[in-house]
Amino acid sequence: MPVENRVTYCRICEPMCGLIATVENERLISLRPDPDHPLSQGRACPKGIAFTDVQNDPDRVLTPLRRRADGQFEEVSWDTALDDIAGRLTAIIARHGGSAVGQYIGNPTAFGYAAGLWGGLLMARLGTKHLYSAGSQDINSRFVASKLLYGAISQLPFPDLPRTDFLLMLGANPLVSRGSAVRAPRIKDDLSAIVRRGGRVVVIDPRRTETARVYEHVAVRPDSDAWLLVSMLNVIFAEGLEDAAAIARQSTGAAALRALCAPFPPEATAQRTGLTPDLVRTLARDFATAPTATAYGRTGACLGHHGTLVSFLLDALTLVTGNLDRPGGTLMSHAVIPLEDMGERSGNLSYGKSRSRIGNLPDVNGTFPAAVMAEEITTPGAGQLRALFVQAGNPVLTVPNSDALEAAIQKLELLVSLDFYVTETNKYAHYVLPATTMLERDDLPTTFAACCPSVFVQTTEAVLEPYGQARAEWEVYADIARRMGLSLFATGPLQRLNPVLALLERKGLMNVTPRNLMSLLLRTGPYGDRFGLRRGGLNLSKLREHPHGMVLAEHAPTGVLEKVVRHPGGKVCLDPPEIVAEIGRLGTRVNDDPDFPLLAIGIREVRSQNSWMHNSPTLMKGDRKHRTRINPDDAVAAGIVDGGRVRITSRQGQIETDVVVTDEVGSGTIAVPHGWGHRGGWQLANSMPGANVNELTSSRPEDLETLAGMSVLNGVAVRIEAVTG
Ligand SMILES: Nc1nc2c(c(=O)[nH]1)N[C@H]1C(S)=C(S)[C@@H](COP(=O)(O)OP(=O)(O)OC[C@H]3O[C@@H](n4cnc5c(=O)[nH]c(N)nc54)[C@H](O)[C@@H]3O)O[C@H]1N2
Ligand SMILES: Nc1nc2c(c(=O)[nH]1)N[C@H]1C(S)=C(S)[C@@H](COP(=O)(O)OP(=O)(O)OC[C@H]3O[C@@H](n4cnc5c(=O)[nH]c(N)nc54)[C@H](O)[C@@H]3O)O[C@H]1N2
Ligand code: SF4
Ligand SMILES: [Mo]
Repeated sequence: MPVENRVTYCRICEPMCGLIATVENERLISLRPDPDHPLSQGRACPKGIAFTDVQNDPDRVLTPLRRRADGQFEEVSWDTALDDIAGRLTAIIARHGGSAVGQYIGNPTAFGYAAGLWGGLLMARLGTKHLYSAGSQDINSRFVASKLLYGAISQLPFPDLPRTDFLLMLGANPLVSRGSAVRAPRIKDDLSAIVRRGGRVVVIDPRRTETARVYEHVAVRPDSDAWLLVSMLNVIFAEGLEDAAAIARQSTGAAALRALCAPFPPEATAQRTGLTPDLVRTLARDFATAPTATAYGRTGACLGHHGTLVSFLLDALTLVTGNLDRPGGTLMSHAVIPLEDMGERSGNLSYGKSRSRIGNLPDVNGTFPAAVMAEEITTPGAGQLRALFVQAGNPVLTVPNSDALEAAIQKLELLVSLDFYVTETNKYAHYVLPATTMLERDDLPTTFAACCPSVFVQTTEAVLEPYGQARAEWEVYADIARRMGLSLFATGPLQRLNPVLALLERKGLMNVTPRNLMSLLLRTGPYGDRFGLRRGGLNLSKLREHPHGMVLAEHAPTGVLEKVVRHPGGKVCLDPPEIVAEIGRLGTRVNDDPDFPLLAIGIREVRSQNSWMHNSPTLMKGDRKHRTRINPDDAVAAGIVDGGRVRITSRQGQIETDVVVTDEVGSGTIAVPHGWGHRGGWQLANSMPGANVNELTSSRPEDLETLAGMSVLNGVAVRIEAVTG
């Protein structure tokens, strides 16, 4: 068979850059950036290119694996595995009810449409409440902020990078992460362009990151952003810099917000933030008086003790200065395939509709904080978690207090993982089921695709046949349901469509697949062809005629706020009681514990993707090691040298890593990458294991962020010692 080049796009992270796959005899030879992709225009990152190593990895799981009594895995057929899984589930549910079953959904799930949908359907059908995801270590605080502000939990406002004059970027490092909750595959160019046209990019980050180095850096203390933002609002209100017309038009509660910020002039928060009052005043004035401005935050905004409040205040700052929902400001997310919209309308995207058995924490989008998963497994009583599906996740490395989770999952009656690898998590699974890679499945972008400064859509076919016996996750869920004698459409997140779908399926008129469902949503969505009623509208065949994707509009729509906001009256709420209470807590919180005088934050590295790309020879080339960054002052005080070893201790646990002594972190801050501590079935990763930073982070419900139950992964109080000998 000749060598063929096939057009597709990357689904490792949010830019979803265009890729060209070179395939020979149904084997992947290489990946390269797609020069004809309208957004990425020939750009991709090392991870995307190195996905070839994952696709062809000799350590990849290509047959269903069953764990034997001695802990070793043996290969079994799909029929054997699925029959046994279905049988065990049926037995567990007969004894304990559907609430004994649960699912943890990892990050890669967000980059395909099918696995999340069908897994969700099966879980709903089984009647579980035990849904967990990487979101409680990532973005749930942002979602809750949107619920409070807009009444729409799925709303992800994002910066209008191509048109803004002032980007205030808080807790994001897009030169490494390539942008999150904003889809901009050439984000480096976008940021440079802001400066080139006379605008400013101000990076608020405790670390002088790759991004901070290129633009203006404000070195805030970890976990103090809430104080910084209330002070900026304080200045704006005190100096009359607010946009009264925009406030009146778009919001309610501004007077209350103003009163809440009154006790926090920059002088009152300087000690907390480490920033001089002058700097904060100037920053507030500059932001408010810029022709257009947008305040954007990502994981550094979401993962502290006040993640929901920080996300809330970023949008409040934008609104109060007249920059919300207008060109050059912050734009409202807008889906081409309105999956989230359906969830909002059916009420399935909930917040606080139910509470966790452990910790009494609110659900966010129907999921509970993954931090409590371990105790949900180990705590007896009604609703105890006994059977867990882990889909595209490695929670033993990515969820706080990982020691407890690692111990707990070994007590499960059934642990099933859908993955490509034997990981630190699923090495304890009863079954590891081989999933298809992004190149082995068709796709349509959802979720984060809605955060794009232009309106863009692309679909891809599978560019490779599944290797070995790899199977799409959704088919696995459908097959388990079938073996259990269940219809997936009798109940669940697609309720509103259910009666129709269920009927169509029963009558044999429609084989309900994720693809069919997405096609339906595309065609009935804002750009759809409405089955012929709208001329020039989209359907899947039309999308397939444009393999590199289609730009549907140069700019995302503005002036849509009223339509987006789901509060009665269509106005943004600036004083929800949850936020009032949370700002109240700022006055009293103290986090200074002399035993743990330093604050640890995270780092993302260009050649890592959370925990799962450390088995790629291409990415692990050179001197790759797990290293903690420590300021020279702190290093000297602890007797630690560059290249030496450090022991880091928190109230939760202790790890040791190699050290880089650098003033890119301020004194009092250390930075430790996550996603290391390897001892799974990935040989190369195991050979450079590093340590698992989540042994230091807490899963105690009282230590989680109050409003969203977010794990606190930045601003973790620690102490350091030199490791000698
Ligand atoms: N190469 C690479 N790219 C990735 C990933 C990866 O692992 N590697 N992961 C992907 C994923 S899952 C995500 S969610 C995105 C995340 O995308 P980003 O959030 O842009 O990525 P980070 O590099 O984690 O940036 C967070 C920044 O917040 C800073 N920070 C930490 N604590 C605080 C604080 O208290 N206040 C402030 N203001 N800043 C703080 C950190 O120093 C860091 O620079 O990246 C995605 N892209
Ligand atoms: N301390 C600390 N902890 C963190 C963070 C932090 O900044 N600091 N960041 C958090 C963030 S933002 C995130 S998103 C989470 C990530 O947390 P997780 O999602 O739990 O972990 P990942 O490392 O992304 O693991 C993804 C797993 O899915 C597999 N996989 C990859 N693609 C596919 C696929 O297409 N199908 C299937 N079935 N499997 C696939 C990989 O082999 C891997 O085992 O980590 C969080 N944890
Ligand atoms: S930036 Fe993300 S989407 Fe783009 S090539 Fe890299 S890993 Fe893939
Ligand atoms: Mo993430």
